[in-house]
Amino acid sequence: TASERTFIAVKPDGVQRGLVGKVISRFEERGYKLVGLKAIVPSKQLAEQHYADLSARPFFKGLVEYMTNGKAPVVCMVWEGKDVVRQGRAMIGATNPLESAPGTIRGQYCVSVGRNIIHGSDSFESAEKEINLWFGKAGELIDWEPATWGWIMA
Ligand code: DAT
Ligand code: MG
Repeated sequence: TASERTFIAVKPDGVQRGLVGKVISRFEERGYKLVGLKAIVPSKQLAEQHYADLSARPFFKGLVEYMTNGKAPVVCMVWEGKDVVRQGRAMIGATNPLESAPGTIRGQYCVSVGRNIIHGSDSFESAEKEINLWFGKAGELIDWEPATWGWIMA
């Protein structure tokens, strides 16, 4: 829908590599609206909740370690606009960079599944869950209308 929102996060490897601006630019230039933004070192509990559905996988422990070790923050964002959940996933590309199409974010900036630089919600339901998890505090998300909105959303 036109007002749907998704949770996008640049992971610590993406932050270390200076890719935050490029990620933001892609979503801005596509026509989406930034409604929340912050850098945090997540607690182990937050990362485990975020990846709860992967808790049985062999890479889970390493994944949580890499997200939480504080060698760089996670840069968390909420983007809003038409079909942004599905479009966000398409812009990010496949989980394994070997399968991410060239031109997608992962297809352009990374080569390892364990260092794939960015997260994006995979469904409307996960978006809602993840936005609440990472931006749960009141006032962290801003309702505003870009002056260009009517020229982008139809
Ligand atoms: P996505 O991030 O595309 O939603 P996912 O939810 O299946 O993918 O997995 C979450 C993250 O876990 C993924 O971005 C990187 C890591 N991961 C997934 N599969 C992995 C694997 N086989 N080895 C190492 N890390 C993996
Ligand atoms: Mg996922």
